Amino acid sequence: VVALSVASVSAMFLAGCSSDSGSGGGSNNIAFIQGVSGDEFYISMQCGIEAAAKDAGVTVDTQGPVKFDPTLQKPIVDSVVASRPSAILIAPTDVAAMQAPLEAASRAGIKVVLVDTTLEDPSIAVSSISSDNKGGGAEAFSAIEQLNPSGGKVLVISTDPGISTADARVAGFEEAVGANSAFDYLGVQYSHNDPAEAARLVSAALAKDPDIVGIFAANTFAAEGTATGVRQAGKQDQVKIVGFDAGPAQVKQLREGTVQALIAQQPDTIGTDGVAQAMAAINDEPVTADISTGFHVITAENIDGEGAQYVYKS
Ligand code: T6T
Repeated sequence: VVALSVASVSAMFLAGCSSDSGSGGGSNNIAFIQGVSGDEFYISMQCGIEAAAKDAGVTVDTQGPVKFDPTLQKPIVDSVVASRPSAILIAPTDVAAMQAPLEAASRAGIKVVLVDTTLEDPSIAVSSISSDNKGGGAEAFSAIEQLNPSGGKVLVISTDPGISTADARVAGFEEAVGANSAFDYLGVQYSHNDPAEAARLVSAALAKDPDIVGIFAANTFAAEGTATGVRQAGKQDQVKIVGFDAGPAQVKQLREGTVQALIAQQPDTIGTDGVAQAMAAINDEPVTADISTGFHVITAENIDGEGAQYVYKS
């Protein structure tokens, strides 16, 4: 048994990527700093980054904190900045706490590209690439609405406040639910990116409001735990769950019928776009400040068809 005593995990290559993702070997090098290591979303993004970097002839070094936590991500950024890569692709774990460390990177002449999450002031970055998180949150409500045409109580399980993606998903959901008076919005609860905590929150919410009809879970870990909590309460026929992301465990819950829809992102595309923007900046070519990679809805009806391509790698 190996104890995980380090605050970061570095990965040289990934077995789960479909294409050969070996090292590019040129003189430029890119550092990819994940929001958290071991998360299938960032693993899929790493696949896209490594494939694009190989094509561009640059090397990539990937690291991520063991928890989605700025106090663990900041020291990784500081040490990466000290090693002076040509570019950093990063998913900041907090809009405020990661601002100064990334400003320091930019001041050091390193091209910063924000992938997935953003900052309070993203102008320090050459480009910011993310899904349409607000639109995905609104779409999640629309799926719950279709499954419960007569309305009822709905809840949101998110991760932590200050994570730009999850906050935008919640905002999109809240705006949409606010426009339909048949629904009674019970608010958002934060699971700290821990499926066990999400399951506990859902159990407690169902004990307090046994007539909840829908739950939107704002990312992989919130969604996995939400489905566990609903199943443990024996309410899977009553509570419709829509989860953001499309990790393999989430897809299993969709196939089992505990979850009704997944709002899938395209992390590999975020990664390849990120490398393209970094290379443009390194080569003094024009960059695109903001890129949206949209989202796709996966359901039991399309998971074996067009939805299959959006399942994350593990
Ligand atoms: O939902 C993704 C990512 O977009 C978000 O910023 C953090 O959580 C995930 O990585 C899924 O676990």
